[in-house]
Amino acid sequence: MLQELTEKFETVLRNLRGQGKLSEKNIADSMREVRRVLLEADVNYKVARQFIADVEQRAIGQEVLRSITPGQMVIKIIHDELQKLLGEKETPIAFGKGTPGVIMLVGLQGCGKTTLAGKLANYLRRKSRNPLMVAADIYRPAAIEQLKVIGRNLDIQVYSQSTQDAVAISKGAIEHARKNMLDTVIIDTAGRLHINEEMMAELTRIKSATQPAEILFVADSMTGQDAVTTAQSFLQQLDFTGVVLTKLDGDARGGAALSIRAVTARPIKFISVGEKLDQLEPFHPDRMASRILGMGDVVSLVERAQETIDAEKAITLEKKLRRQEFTLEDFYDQLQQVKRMGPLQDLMAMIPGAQAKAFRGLQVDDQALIKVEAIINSMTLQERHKPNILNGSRRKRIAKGSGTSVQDVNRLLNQFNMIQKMIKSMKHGGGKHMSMPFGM
Ligand SMILES: Nc1nc2c(ncn2[C@@H]2O[C@H](COP(=O)(O)OP(=O)(O)OP(=O)(O)O)[C@@H](O)[C@H]2O)c(=O)[nH]1
Ligand SMILES: [Mg+2]
Repeated sequence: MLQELTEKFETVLRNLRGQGKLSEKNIADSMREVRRVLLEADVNYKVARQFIADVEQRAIGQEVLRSITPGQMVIKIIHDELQKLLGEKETPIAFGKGTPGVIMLVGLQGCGKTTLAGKLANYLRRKSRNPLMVAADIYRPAAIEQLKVIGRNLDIQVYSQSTQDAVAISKGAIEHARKNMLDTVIIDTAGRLHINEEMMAELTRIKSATQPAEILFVADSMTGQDAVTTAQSFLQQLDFTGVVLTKLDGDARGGAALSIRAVTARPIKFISVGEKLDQLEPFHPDRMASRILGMGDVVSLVERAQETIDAEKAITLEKKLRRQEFTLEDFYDQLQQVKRMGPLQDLMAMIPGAQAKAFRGLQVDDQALIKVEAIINSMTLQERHKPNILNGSRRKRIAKGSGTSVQDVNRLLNQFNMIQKMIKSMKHGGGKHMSMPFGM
């Protein structure tokens, strides 16, 4: 996420950090660099100008120049101002007073509304709400089907009608939700290639018919400043309540993320970081600022681990480790848990300094995980429990079955042996914390 931006910031900050003493000139030079980084990231020029002015004003204060670590203090100021730019603090999603709470998703074609409907429903269900998704995009039959497929995958209800009236559908959905004790209605609306009156008129009618607690403007981060310009028109006509940034997993430069809040004065509520239905995160300005500056986001990492790692399994595993019964099957389980946390690249980006140092340039290889998984999948249960029965012909069979090579199988078994040895030495050497190698 926003890797290029982070790398550029790291370079600027490294220069600042290295300075034993700062002069007004040093600071001005650094600010010029920061400004360049922002503009290259396609940040709105007015937003960039204001940002620099704010940082400079605070940084040139005497406290900074006289402090023992002036560089660090300037970095802190940049961090704080970045956080302010992104919205200061988290703004949770609102549901309004009435039941059901209505959330309406709007935005241009392909920005990710339908996918977001699924992600949001999935997210809210985990927060103990009962969502209903509404197929109000009546212009493409495929759009309704797309939402239904998402609904089936998640096992969450989708409301649709065969009528060609998005307002009637939305009203019908609210009625349906009331009758069926569903407390949250998420309306997926139709997008157009460009803003046009017809679309806005329809959205306005849906808005007044359903009185949404939230109208979320869905912005494709990949489109940079265009997303911000579009946001301004939507704001004028619909007065939306919040923003969701999608496709932040791609090579978005960051311009939309950094400007949209300042330009629209509406909070960013979520970021979408992948196509899968669990790749949605509530937006935290402070954590985002840290991530962008290469300071990592340990809090999000821990939260993600807590959400995905099965606590009960962890206890069983610990017991097995103690009794030295750790098998390839358990190894496989571990892999699944790591996989559920999302792409390794994303996880690495959350580790402080990870991007800066050892991991730069190192491609974290999700493919390797897939290989390991395929190999273990091709083993019989007996083989997984007693890997020492794996002779040459069995190894050959497994390689063939998993579409890998015998070398791959050998490598995995060697790694597994190493882990077992580590476990044994742990038992003798006291309870040191162990981390598991999971690549090949
Ligand atoms: N990489 C990535 N792809 C995404 C993300 N969100 C959505 N997509 C993809 O973007 C494409 C468009 O998403 P949709 O949800 O269909 O967009 P939409 O706004 O409903 O589009 P229309 O209904 O045509 O207006 C799909 O291929 C999604 O898989 C994201 O956060 N990351
Ligand atoms: Mg759609």
